[in-house]
Amino acid sequence: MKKQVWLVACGLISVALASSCKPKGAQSAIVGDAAAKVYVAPGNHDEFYNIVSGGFNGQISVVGLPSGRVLKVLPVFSVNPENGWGYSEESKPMLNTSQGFVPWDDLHHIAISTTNAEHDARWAFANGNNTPRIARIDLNSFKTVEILEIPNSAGNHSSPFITQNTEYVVAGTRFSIPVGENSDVSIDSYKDNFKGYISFIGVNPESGEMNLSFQLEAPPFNFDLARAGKNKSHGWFFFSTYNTEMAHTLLEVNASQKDKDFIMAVNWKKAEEYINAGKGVMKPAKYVHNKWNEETHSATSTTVNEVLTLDPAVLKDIVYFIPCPKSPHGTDTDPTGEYIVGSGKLAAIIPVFSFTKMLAAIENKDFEGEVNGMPVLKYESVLHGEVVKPGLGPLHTEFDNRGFAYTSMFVSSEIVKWNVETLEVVDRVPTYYSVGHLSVPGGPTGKPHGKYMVAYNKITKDRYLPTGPELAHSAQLYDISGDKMQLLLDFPTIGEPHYAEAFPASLIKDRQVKFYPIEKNQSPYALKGVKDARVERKGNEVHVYLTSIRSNFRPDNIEGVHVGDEVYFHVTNLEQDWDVPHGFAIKGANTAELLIMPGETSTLKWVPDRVGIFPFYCTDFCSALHQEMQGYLRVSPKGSNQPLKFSTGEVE
Ligand code: CUK
Ligand code: CUA
Repeated sequence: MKKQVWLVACGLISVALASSCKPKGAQSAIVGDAAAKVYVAPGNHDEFYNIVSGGFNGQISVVGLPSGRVLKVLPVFSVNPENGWGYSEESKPMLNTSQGFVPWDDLHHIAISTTNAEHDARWAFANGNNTPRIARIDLNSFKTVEILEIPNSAGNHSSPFITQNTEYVVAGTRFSIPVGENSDVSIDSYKDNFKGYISFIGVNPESGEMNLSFQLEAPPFNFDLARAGKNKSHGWFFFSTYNTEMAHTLLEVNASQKDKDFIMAVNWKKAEEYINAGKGVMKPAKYVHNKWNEETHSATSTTVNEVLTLDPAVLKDIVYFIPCPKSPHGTDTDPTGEYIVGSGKLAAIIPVFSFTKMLAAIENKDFEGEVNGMPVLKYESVLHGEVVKPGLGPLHTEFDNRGFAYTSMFVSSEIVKWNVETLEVVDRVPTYYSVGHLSVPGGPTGKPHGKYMVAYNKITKDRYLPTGPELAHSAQLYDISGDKMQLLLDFPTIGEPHYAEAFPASLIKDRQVKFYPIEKNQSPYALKGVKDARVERKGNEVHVYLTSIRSNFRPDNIEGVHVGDEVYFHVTNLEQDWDVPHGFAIKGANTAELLIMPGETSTLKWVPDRVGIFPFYCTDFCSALHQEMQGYLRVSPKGSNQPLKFSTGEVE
């Protein structure tokens, strides 16, 4: 997002960039007791986990609150040389797509699983924006265990928001595209040939496994964000849209023409009724489904060839449009489920809609027209009210446990706190600078915890020591327990965070996987003890079965490998204790290292291209004799008759 573009687009302000986004009084914003409030003494744990999207780094970072300490960078859509994600043979299938291996994505949003609209924190879901995908992360092992590709989609931005019992994760397409057989069409034929698709992905309540349940065909709008109804509005989903002008060129101007775009309200229970009545149509669509298995320690990738499709223009009462000023970005539902907040990034107010009024308007057919055969409700009939003079460029809203909403204002660089019932603005604080998403512990659920709020800012400028042209992105932590928001802490982030969710650490910290039982290791390459260590040749493949345990590899010396052989190092970490990974790296491997957890087996493929002696070693300082954890591999010329030979570590 570029602020300059928005300023031009909305034409609201003519002040210079520098002065508009740099609020006054930066120094006086800190009050005396801020340090004590974020201080987590050495050896103590943070109160909340904050699961933070990495944006263009394609990963998730795990941050403790209130300290802001980064606990882990968790690989999702992007390869991670630090632990071999996407480099090991076992993990490569996780990054497979219908377009082949795609080792990067742009991860914007997090959804933490809920039961009865409260965090159960069993899984985190995350969207891949660029090559449309949704990932599921197991929060017991902090590992990406499933990635599902989304067909008929392009720019999976309106994703992965979830229903209150994690029945569905959704994916709305940011870019509409032509789909099916004839997608070689003129871009000028946008209105006729392009379509928007909204996907509902079912989640198995026990295993968490995802399945693309159905897709809704929608007009070729840009779908931006979404939130499920909850509590009283459970059964509905709300999607913000922009470019309802259906422009296909210079959207900056052409998609900012209309005063109002729409929030698309979807009655997904109604969609289920139609499906149960056999009204869905199976259509061809190619996408892949990747699953990680914690016992084989490996992934499989399967291709699916069809998707159940519903046309809400024909199947009535699934979709209604709520007019919403102007190019809304976020749409958010309050903890009761009664209020739906639209954040028109070019609007001068924040509209708040009432679910009760929406149902009444539907009942009374209070429509102002239709779009592609789907009714448009009257703005006034659905409106609870407008927050007036909130600031400029509202983007996203989070909620606390006391009836207040917090909306990020990108253009005026501030957070505005307002009363959800009375719509009165009660407080505002500056952000440094140009805030995007906010994260309140439990904020999107039916039971927010309140207490803290993190602002994820888009522009950093002078907040940290400079680091050349690329600066660390900046998060800011606020205390929201009192009447006035209080800035407590700045901390730099990993990648470019968009959304994040936070929940109490007590929910998951005692159920963490500590190691994998070696007797349950079902990898075909697993070794159950050092006696099984060996090297085998199969044609031009050489399989090296290694064990790692403090502090040696067996076998450690290997000869008889030839230039051009495909060498597979299958490393089993025999340790059965917490916090004892071993690493594996070999000189010149043009991939990455492996980092093998206790009880796990992992494989690195290497094709030597030259003659020589190549040391390999453990990369993780695992014991006092870590530096002794090494071996040699001898590569002889292609066609050499040097026989295969290995040592399992005799004492000389
Ligand atoms: S978007 Cu980034 S600030 Cu992708 Cu949720 Cu609004
Ligand atoms: Cu194993 Cu260092």
